[in-house]
Amino acid sequence: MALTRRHFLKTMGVATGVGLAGDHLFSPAFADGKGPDQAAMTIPTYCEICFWKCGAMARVVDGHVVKLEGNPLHPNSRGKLCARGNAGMGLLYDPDRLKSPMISTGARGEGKFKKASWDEAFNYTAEKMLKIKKTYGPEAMALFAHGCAGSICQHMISAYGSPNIVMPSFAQCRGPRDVGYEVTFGMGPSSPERVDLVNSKVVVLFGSHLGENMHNSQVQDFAESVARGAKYIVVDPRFSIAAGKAEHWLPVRPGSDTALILAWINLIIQNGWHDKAYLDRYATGLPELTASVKQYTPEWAEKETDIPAATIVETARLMGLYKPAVCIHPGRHASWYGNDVQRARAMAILTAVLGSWGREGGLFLPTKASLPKIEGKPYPAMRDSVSQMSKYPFAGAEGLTNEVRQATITGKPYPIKGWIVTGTNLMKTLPNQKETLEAIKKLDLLVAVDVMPFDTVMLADVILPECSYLERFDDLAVGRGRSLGVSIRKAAVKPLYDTKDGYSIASGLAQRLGVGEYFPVPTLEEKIQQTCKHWNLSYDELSTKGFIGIPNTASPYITPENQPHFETPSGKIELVSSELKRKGFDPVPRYAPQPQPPAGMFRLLYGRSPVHTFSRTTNNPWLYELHKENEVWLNAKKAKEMNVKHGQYVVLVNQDGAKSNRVKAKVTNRIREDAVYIVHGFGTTSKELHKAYLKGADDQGLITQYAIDPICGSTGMRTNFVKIEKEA
Ligand SMILES: Nc1nc2c(c(=O)[nH]1)N[C@H]1C(S)=C(S)[C@@H](COP(=O)(O)OP(=O)(O)OC[C@H]3O[C@@H](n4cnc5c(=O)[nH]c(N)nc54)[C@H](O)[C@@H]3O)O[C@H]1N2
Ligand SMILES: Nc1nc2c(c(=O)[nH]1)N[C@H]1C(S)=C(S)[C@@H](COP(=O)(O)OP(=O)(O)OC[C@H]3O[C@@H](n4cnc5c(=O)[nH]c(N)nc54)[C@H](O)[C@@H]3O)O[C@H]1N2
Ligand code: SF4
Ligand SMILES: [Mo]
Repeated sequence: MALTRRHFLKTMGVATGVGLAGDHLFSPAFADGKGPDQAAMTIPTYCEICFWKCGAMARVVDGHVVKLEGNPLHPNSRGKLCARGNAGMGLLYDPDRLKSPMISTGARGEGKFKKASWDEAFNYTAEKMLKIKKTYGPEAMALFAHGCAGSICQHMISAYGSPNIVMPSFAQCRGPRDVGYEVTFGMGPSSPERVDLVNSKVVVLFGSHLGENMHNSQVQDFAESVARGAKYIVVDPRFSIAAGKAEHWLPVRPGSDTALILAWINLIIQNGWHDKAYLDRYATGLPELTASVKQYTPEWAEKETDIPAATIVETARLMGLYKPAVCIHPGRHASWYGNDVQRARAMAILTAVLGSWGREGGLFLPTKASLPKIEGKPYPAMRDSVSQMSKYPFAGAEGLTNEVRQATITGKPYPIKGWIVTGTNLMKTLPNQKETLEAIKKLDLLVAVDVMPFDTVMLADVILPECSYLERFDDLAVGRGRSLGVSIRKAAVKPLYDTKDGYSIASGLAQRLGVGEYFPVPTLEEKIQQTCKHWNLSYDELSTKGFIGIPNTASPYITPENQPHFETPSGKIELVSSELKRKGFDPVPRYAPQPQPPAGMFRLLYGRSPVHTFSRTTNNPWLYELHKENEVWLNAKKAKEMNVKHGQYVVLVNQDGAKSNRVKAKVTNRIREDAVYIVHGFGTTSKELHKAYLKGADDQGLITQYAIDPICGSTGMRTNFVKIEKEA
């Protein structure tokens, strides 16, 4: 039997996490000659290095976190953490962390700050916020948030009276996907996505570079499904890790996925490979769909996608053969080209015609269990948000970051004068950095709540340093996978510096804004205890186990007793969307080709490193060791023509003259000739980040053009072309 890492560790007697040699480095206790088990504790948390919220256990010795392990009870980690989760202590002990509140002493962005007390920083912030409220109304303050801390800040800003809460997780991420699925099935595919990979016979990935996109349990499922023999069809201009496990790699022309999907739908219907009984029972619009996709033949699609017609037919047949155990992965980062809702719609329709929604091996149904609601003091009446007033009828509850940025620049539909930015690095996250800077220039107040001095933090007027997730409590995390579950995050250690948890920051501001009554409970720990009571959960049990699951009483699949519920206007799966039609959009997706790169230029594509999360981990001492800078993937034939050698530093220059940092060329056959690829998040311009500063190229700096989806307002960001220049 092959020796797995787990078996290997077990054999070495270290699988329980006690006394791993490398951990000594992090615990002065060992230097004092104390044994590893002295004052040792295990504290439950959930990881905050990305948003998968894996349950974890922090092993603490004499006040030092020496090891993080996956919580075996937790469905998102199942006893394992990914490399990033393992490196959580790298964030805790990063010497470059924000260590105390700071107030800017120079011009905005000059990088001059003085240390301040919390009282000073809170008073400074509250005074300016009250002035903005008085002059322009509370809606002139906007909150940009991502992650846990954001949710507590949301409560504070709502109490203050502003509706303008926005997150990049909508317009720069999965917004178009969610909208495409919602208008089809009446609900989105959720996070974690309800993909039944372990039972799939065929899995289709559009982008979705699983294995590089390292969402823990999903990647575990991916590995298991590959081991079980699932056939993967990977549609990606780049030979991704997932493509390496696939039966079919379809190196699609970037931006042409919808052509391929429509041709597949056409073939499946024309050949009777669809699930007729399922569609008869649950769907509307098959005749109209059939008629409108008829034009999309495999020969036509070959011309658009560069995928041979025969391959299109063969892969369609494969899906038809194994339906409904076919998982069309809905994807996650979906803001690609600005016509992304319609691509997601096409994926949803393909799922429907194969009968895979609610079926084993497809997408499983949501859990029916729920927790009692918690009623709080109602928020004051508010104006409509900038996102609601935008011209995009399907902007979601997470709002449109880009529309708030635009409103800040133009003052329309009303002025935005203050931003609180927490858990998001807008300079790296939003396309067109010039616009972000222009908006920031117009503000009366920019507050950063963060753990590290990243790019956007360095532009702030006041910095409110949050303690890292290992030093704080956070709200209970409620997760929905196959069943409902509640996770707790307790502070593993006391804050190392003069930092506060998100709850204390939000409540400290709320007191000074005159809305302190919205934070009636003094600490988050007490609030969590109250919530546990309300939900009839034992706080002590949660504190020991870290996670309590609430089993789903209904089947994850459609059965005679467990019928699906579609919250669309017709109550059915809408192959032809009545909502899109009513709002003036194509009710069945139509294909429109993307502009192609001019001669001598390549389309700029981007994605994930398995050992980093966007920009936020680039300075993490452990992860930095694993991946210090990104590389630009360049097709070997093109590299030869340009005489660019593997490993040589080059510079990327886009169609508008924007230039990247120097970046190493990765010369490879694993990418099409018309595109280059870099990992997102590198190339920080913050000098306070002593490891990551100017390491690698910043994709966002090259994304000066973006295409807004007319349906939901998300920003397609794969719309830029670059040329490769040799270093001067
Ligand atoms: N390690 C790690 N994992 C993460 C994250 C992280 O930061 N680090 N972030 C998480 C988050 S929030 C998200 S949203 C997800 C994002 O991860 P995904 O949802 O997987 O992102 P995609 O954009 O679908 O995938 C990127 C892939 O799309 C390919 N691609 C580029 N253009 C096209 C095209 O036109 N058509 C097709 N078919 N493919 C194309 C690229 O070559 C690349 O392989 O990752 C999550 N997982
Ligand atoms: N060009 C390009 N743009 C993209 C993407 C891309 O692939 N390419 N991906 C898009 C996607 S899918 C997403 S989801 C977004 C992600 O966008 P962001 O979430 O903005 O990503 P990060 O760059 O990691 O910025 C995170 C910020 O949060 C801070 N932070 C980390 N932990 C904490 C904490 O505990 N508390 C507080 N208060 N702050 C903390 C970090 O220090 C950092 O400043 O970006 C989107 N934008
Ligand atoms: S997938 Fe990795 S980084 Fe994300 S929450 Fe889980 S362990 Fe943490
Ligand atoms: Mo995302």
